[in-house]
Amino acid sequence: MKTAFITGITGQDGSYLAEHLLTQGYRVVGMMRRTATPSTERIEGILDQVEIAHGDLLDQSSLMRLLEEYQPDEIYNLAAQSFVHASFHEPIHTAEVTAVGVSRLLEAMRLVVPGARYYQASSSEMFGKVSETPQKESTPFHPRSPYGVSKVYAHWATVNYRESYDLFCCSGILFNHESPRRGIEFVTRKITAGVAAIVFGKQEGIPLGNLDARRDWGFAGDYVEAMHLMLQQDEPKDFVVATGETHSVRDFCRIAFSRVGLDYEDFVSVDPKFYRPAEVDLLLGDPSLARENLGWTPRTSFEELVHLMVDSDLAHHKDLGLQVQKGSLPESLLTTT
Ligand code: NAP
Ligand code: F7E
Repeated sequence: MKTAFITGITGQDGSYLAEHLLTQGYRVVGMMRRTATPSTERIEGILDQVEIAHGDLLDQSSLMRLLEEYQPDEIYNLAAQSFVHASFHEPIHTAEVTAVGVSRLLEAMRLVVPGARYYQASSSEMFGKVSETPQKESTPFHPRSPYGVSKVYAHWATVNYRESYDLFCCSGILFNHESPRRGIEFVTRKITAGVAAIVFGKQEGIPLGNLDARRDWGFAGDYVEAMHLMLQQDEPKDFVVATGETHSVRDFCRIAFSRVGLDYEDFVSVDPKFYRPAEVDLLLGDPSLARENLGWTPRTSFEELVHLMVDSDLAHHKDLGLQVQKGSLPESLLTTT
C-alpha cells in the first residue's frame, strides 16, 4: 500500500484528492496546521479513513519530523495562502507560506525521503498579464499579485530540485477549479452562495468587483485526478490542467441566476472595493499535453459546474427548513426530501 502525504488536506483540493487517493487504495496522511477553531469541515466524511498529522509550512522542523515519521511515497503540496485578493494585504505572509514554504518542504524531502515523488500546486496566476492565448507549459510568466509572484518562486524551486538533485518533482499548472467546497470569498462561491441566500430571503444582492474578468473554470473533482496521474509517469514533467474554455464573471452570474429563474442584473452591483491593484484579465489554458501524456480530460462542463454549485448552496438552505422568497428552485431540488 502506497502512502500519500497531503499538505492542505483541509482545503478544497486536499479534500477531493484525499477522497480520490482512498479510492485508489492509498494510505492517506493529511498535514494540518493548528487552528483555534476546527478546520476539518471538508473532510468530516473521511476523518476515520485518513491520518491527520500536525505541522506547518512555516515550520521546517515539523516538516522534517513528519516525513521521517510517515515515510511517504508521494507528497502533494497543496497548502498555501491561496486567495489572490488577500495576498495584496498580506504579501509577506503569502510569500512565507506560498513561496518559501515550498523550499522548506522540498529541502525536507531531499534530506529525509529523496526517493519520494513530489507534486507542487502551481497556478495559472503565474501567467498573469498573458503574452499568448491560450496559455501552455511554455508560455512565459508575468505574475500580477504577491500570490502569483510566490507561485512563480515555488514553481521554479520545484524545477530546480528536479534538475539539481534528480528528484521526482513536478508541478501541475492548474487553472481555476471550483466546487461546492470552494472557499466563500472566491468569486464563484460568493455568487452561488449569494444566489441561494437571495432565493431564501437572507440577502438582497451581491456586490462584486470586475465582472469582465475571464477565467478558465473547471471542476476540482476532475482536476485532482490529474495531480495523481502526474506522479504515476515514468519521468517528472509539468502540465497545464484546464478546460480550454474561458468565461467572464458576468457569464457565471447570468447562468447562476437563471438556474433559479432570476435576472442577475437585478441583483448584482459593482463595488470598487473588490477591484485588485493589478488584475489578471484573461486566462485560457491549453490542456493538450495533459490529454496526450496523462490521458486526462475534464468531465464537467462550465454550465454543469455552475449548476452543481448553485444547487448545493440551495440544498443547504432548504435543509435548514427555510422557505423560497424569490425565484424558484430547480426541478431536481423540488423532488428531493
Ligand atoms: P484552499 O482551499 O485555500 O486550501 C489551502 C490549504 O492550505 C488549507 O488546507 C489551509 O489550511 C492550508 N494552509 C494554509 N497555510 C498553511 C500553512 N502555513 N501550513 C500548512 N497548511 C497551510 O486552496 P485550494 O483551492 O484547495 O488550492 C490548493 C492549492 O492549489 C493551493 O496551493 C492553491 O494555491 C493552488 N491552486 C488552486 C487553484 C484553484 O483554482 N483552486 C488553482 C491553481 C492552484 P487551513 O484550513 O488551516 O486554512
Ligand atoms: O477571482 C474577479 C476577480 O478570487 C476570479 C485562486 O484559487 O484561481 C483563484 O484565483 C476573478 C478575478 O480567483 C469579485 O477580480 C470580481 O478576476 O475567484 P477569484 P482568482 O483570483 O482567479 C487561481 C488559479 C489560483 O491559483 C488562486 O489560488 O473574479 N472578481 N468580483 C472577484 N473575485 C472575488 N474573489 N470577489 C469578488 O467580489
